[in-house]
Amino acid sequence: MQENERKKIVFSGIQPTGNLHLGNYIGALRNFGPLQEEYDCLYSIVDLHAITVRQNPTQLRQNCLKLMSLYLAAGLDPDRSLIYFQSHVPAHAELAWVLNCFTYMGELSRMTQFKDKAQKHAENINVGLFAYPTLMAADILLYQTNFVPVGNDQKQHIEITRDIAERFNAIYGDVFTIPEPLIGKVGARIMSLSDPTRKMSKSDPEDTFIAILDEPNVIRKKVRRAVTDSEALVKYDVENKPGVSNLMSIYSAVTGKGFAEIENEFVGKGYGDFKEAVADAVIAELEPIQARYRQISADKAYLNEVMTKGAERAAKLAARTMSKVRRKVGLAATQL
Ligand code: ATP
Ligand code: LTN
Repeated sequence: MQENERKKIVFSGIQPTGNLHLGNYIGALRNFGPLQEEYDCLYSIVDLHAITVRQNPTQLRQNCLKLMSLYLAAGLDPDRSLIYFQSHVPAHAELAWVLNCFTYMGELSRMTQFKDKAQKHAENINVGLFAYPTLMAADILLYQTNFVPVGNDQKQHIEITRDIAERFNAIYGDVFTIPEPLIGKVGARIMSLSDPTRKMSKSDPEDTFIAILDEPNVIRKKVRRAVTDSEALVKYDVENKPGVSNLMSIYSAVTGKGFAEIENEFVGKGYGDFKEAVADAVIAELEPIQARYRQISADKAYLNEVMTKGAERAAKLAARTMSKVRRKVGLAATQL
């Protein structure tokens, strides 16, 4: 790359909605740090998205700080990446409104995350939940993002972001960069420990997922209890052996071993040995992050500084895109 060539932009966000789990870590968070080497990265704590389902205010505030501490513990460097709360940069909500006017009800009705969440929260199917994808599109498009590292479940949201951006660009010229998803080959969809046909999710009961901050003995207990089958054969076969395949994906993601290598490693051994190895590997992966988390989360002054600086720098970048959007759609400037 030439020295004066601008680095490409990476943007991602995670909702501060509860305990981050191994799926969030393998599918998203652990991929964030390495991208800092090559790209200009923005990593947001998407609190406005979180309130699309009812939150306890005190807990939400705590979860935001917890998530920022986890970002830092997982290796995000505030000198290289912008780490900030979505709600601290009002341009997110502002662009989301404009994009709402370029998005069709039919498109939003087809979003599987909306359908899932509407089912889970039948008493509160609010407009924000429906318009969730246009806010996510605004997050991404505000920064002229090239790449969005996410788990497999977010693919549809990136696709609608591209559609909205292309529609807008077709009318007004090249305003937005068209983003691409970055989805890992292994572990982009970690499944629930108790029902390996469903994705691991933070809104499900505690014993269905491994939280990043679970104590080693809790992790071991949860892995031991994970649903498998009665064949006693470690083999990657998602159709017929979803539980074992899920544990293999986890093991592969944290050790770097391929599926064939893992199958060989456990020839003639039972699930007991296999599960112990999975638990050991997960604990070894998470322990250093947990230790850093304990240190960082206790340092409120540092967290404040990261949060404030991140928001200031993000707001400046966002303002550039926002002023272009205003001009293009015909919103008058404040000075005539
Ligand atoms: P909720 O259950 O509250 O909807 P979630 O567990 O789906 O939450 P999000 O905050 O929506 O978590 O997701 C954060 C990131 O983690 C996203 O990039 C998402 O794609 C990824 N992710 C979520 N669940 C998994 C999973 N089971 N496997 C791999 N990646 C996942
Ligand atoms: N919708 C995502 C969280 C999210 C996001 C984003 C991810 C909000 N805005 C922008 C990547 C880029 C989720 O539910 N996991």
